Amino acid sequence: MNHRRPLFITTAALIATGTLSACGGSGSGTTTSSSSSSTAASGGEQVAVTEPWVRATAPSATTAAVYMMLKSENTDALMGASVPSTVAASTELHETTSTSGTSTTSMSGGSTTSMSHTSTTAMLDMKQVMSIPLPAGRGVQLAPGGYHIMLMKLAKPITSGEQIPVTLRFAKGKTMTVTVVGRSE
Ligand SMILES: [Cu+2]
Repeated sequence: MNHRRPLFITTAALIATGTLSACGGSGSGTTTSSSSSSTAASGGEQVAVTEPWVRATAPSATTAAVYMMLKSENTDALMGASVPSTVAASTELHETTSTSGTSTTSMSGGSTTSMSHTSTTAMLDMKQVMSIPLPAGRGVQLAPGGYHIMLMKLAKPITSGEQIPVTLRFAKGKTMTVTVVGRSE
């Protein structure tokens, strides 16, 4: 005898995405496990590049930031990049660091007037880095607020949808060229 009754299954498979915080590592990249949609390097290289893009720029801009996800099978490092001179004169590897500091400016006038102005601002500082380390098997994100490739002295503004060949140079001497797409966001 079979009693057929509807069976309700409540699927509560909520995947809690934990944030791995790498303590003590200054400027370590965000780890993302995403192995799909990668651009394989030519010549059997072992660095995967995912979703390379460059921020579209205002007409007056002289620099532009290039972002992507890099994942190397072996320990490696991004040492530099280059673009055609019709795009930009040079490139630099940059890291954006935010220092949220409180700055207090006190002004004491000659008389009895005294003014104090306190402002809390998240200050974004970009500094040039000589290389971006790529730990074996770990994705390193070049993203807003972190590492990026800075195009210096733009020959012309970067437009949305524009495609730019960017040649990446790695520590072990290999190079690979990826197509970076302009995005306005
Ligand atoms: Cu920069």
